[in-house]
Amino acid sequence: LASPLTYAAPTTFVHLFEWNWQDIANECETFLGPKGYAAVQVSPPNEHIVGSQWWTRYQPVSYQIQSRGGDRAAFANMVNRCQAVGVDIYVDAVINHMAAGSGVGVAGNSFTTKQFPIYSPQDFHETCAINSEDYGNNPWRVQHCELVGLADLNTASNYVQDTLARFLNDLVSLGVKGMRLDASKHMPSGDIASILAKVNGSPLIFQEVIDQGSEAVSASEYFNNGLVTEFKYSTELGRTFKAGKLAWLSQFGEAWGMMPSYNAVVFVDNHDNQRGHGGAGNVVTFADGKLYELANVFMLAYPYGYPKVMSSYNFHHDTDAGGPTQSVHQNGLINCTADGWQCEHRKDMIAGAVDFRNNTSAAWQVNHWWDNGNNQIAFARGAEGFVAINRESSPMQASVQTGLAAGQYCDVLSGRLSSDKQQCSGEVITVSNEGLTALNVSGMNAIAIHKNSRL
Ligand code: LAG
Ligand code: CA
Repeated sequence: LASPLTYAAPTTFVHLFEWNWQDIANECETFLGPKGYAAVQVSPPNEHIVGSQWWTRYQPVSYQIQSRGGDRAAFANMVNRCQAVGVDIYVDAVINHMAAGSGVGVAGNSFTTKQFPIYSPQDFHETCAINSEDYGNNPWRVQHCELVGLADLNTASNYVQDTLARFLNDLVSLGVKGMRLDASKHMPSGDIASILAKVNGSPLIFQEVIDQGSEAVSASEYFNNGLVTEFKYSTELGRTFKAGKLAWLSQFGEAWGMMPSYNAVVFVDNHDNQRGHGGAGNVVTFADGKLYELANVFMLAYPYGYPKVMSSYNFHHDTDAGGPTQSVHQNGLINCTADGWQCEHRKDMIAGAVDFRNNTSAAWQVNHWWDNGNNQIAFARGAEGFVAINRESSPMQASVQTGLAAGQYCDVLSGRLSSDKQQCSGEVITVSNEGLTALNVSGMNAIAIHKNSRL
């Protein structure tokens, strides 16, 4: 098995959905850098239509770096400050389409149907709608017609490719290290390849392709351009955590019909499926409380794909009406409870599980799988780490093999080891000379220990 990333650590990125550039810079310095997050996926940074809804960001008006997130100077400042603490910035690049209808953008540019400062009608495909049945049987319409009425760019044209490459190169020149290519399924893979051939450097590319297994356009068509989102991971994990048995998960990944691990970007939920958009499915979200934390612990402990932690904004109880009105960081304090911000990435269990993944990435394998046939599971990552997850209300009590050397270990999900390795602010787990531990994990809880959390 190969990891999707060629470097060992860090191993996880976070989507700070709708966070503004100043908040993200603050978050890199105060939390993400110190906790070992690799990168942040930011909301689209270029000019979008005016409006308060979150989804206005997915209707581009121009490629000026000016958005609800902030202006160009604030964006550049964020990239530099995050880079200084070891955190990369990945941009959500909306390149399949432009805004629908007519209106005005947040940088003041006006547009009418298929007529923008940088594009005219000849740069777009002919108008036709993508119908729901097209997803199953008509790849041409999926890629050449309009996604929810958005003006569909002719990504085969040289002018469009050059214009898009100029936008992406501008981002690269500002220090951006990766890109999520929005709506990739709606662009022929070859068009994306032609655009990327004009992009400088080698930014990490991940393509958003929703493929639940029965689509006319399949995720595998995009492997040669970079990583691809594995939406089956999200829906299957949701199904299992909500209504199945964790014992099923011992072979989670390729054996479940998913793409090879090294091609995949995975997530418990994303900004679309958590609110019933974009493929949806019965996914686990912040609204599920502890269950959500446990699902993230599994994703982060289990060696499959490049994981993305979701950090959400509850837009007025999941309707599409709202948008953010307040900064997350205010007067030196973080406000993760007001105005809809959720900050899942700051939960002890989730941030602790990132630490676990970072410290076990050398052993890209599962060993000593244990389950009770139901909803209690445990496994080791070579001799690097060990995790136990209890999705039952009763305690998990068993003597199991950890694969670790004998000693006392600090559970990184409930606390942390002091820098002199003398103290653990969380639970201490004992491993015997035989590598065994006597588990006693309370209901709806988990523990994780690794070679570098030994007292
Ligand atoms: C994506 N990936 O392929 C984004 O992850 C997803 O969030 C985007 O849809 C979509 N593709 C286009 O980039 C979002 C909302 C849509 C919204 C769209 C454009 O989920 O609901 O559509 O952004 O703003 C909205 C209205 C539609 C309307 C459309 C055009 O909701 O009713 O037809 O705008 O005016
Ligand atoms: Ca298209």
